[in-house]
Amino acid sequence: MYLNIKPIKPSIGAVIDGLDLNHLDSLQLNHIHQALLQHHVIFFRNQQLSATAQMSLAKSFGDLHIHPIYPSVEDVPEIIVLDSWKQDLRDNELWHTDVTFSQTPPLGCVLQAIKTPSQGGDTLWASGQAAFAALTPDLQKKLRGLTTTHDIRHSFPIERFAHSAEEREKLEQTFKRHPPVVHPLVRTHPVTGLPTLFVSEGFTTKINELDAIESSKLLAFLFLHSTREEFHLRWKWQEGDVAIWDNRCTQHKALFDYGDEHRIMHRATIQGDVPFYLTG
Ligand SMILES: O=C(O)CCC(=O)C(=O)O
Ligand SMILES: [Fe+2]
Repeated sequence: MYLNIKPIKPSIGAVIDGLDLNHLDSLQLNHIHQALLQHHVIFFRNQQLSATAQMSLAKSFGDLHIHPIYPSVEDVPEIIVLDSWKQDLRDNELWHTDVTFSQTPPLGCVLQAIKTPSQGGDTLWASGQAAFAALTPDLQKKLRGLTTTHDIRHSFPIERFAHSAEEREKLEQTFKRHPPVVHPLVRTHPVTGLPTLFVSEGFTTKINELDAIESSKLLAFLFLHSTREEFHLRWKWQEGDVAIWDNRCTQHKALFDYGDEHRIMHRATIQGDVPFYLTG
């Protein structure tokens, strides 16, 4: 056994002990990649990763993505800073899968807790795979082959994210570069081949093949179902914790329940590919 892996729930999550993420050999990295496929989100305690070290860990999974809206660490555009004293972070409070407003949503992310509040500020992750597997075969059949629309405006409303004419213009330009995109409602994981529910409240606005009422009712059900307690875990952060998640088969939300206390997270985002659904 190369890694000390402690699963959190059968459906999602594991803690990996005894590693310094600054010094990994290729075998350990390989096992981390495998653990991510199996557990969807993995956690490491007591890490101290510089922005560059966090970036190189993330790069072991693929090229990195630069977010169109969030600010980053100075001189390291690949590391996003989420700072509760500087930004409106309410978009992260909705269950969401990162950047699904893009044609090629990220493969995954590496998130590090830099500053944690004295209470609260937990993050929840849910498994779309477990959620899909728990549906009745009839509903699974109905959902396979449907498509959805994902829209950046849904999570970044202009009135909250633009406070001046200049910011408004910038955000309008970002929206123009990111028109709504279509994704399969059930996604085949490109590595494991397993089907996953690929909807989230943050960005999914409609099911394209249904009329408006049917679409909003079914989406409301799927949002509720996919985030049920059995399919999600809740992580209580300590400074120096690192989480890596597979963004192709999970969604997450960050609780904003710590008043005006200070919370800072650093995130590296790994580029992904075009979601697809394989029948059969
Ligand atoms: O702040 C957090 O815990 C997570 C925020 C989030 O949604 C993200 O980093 O993708
Ligand atoms: Fe997120």
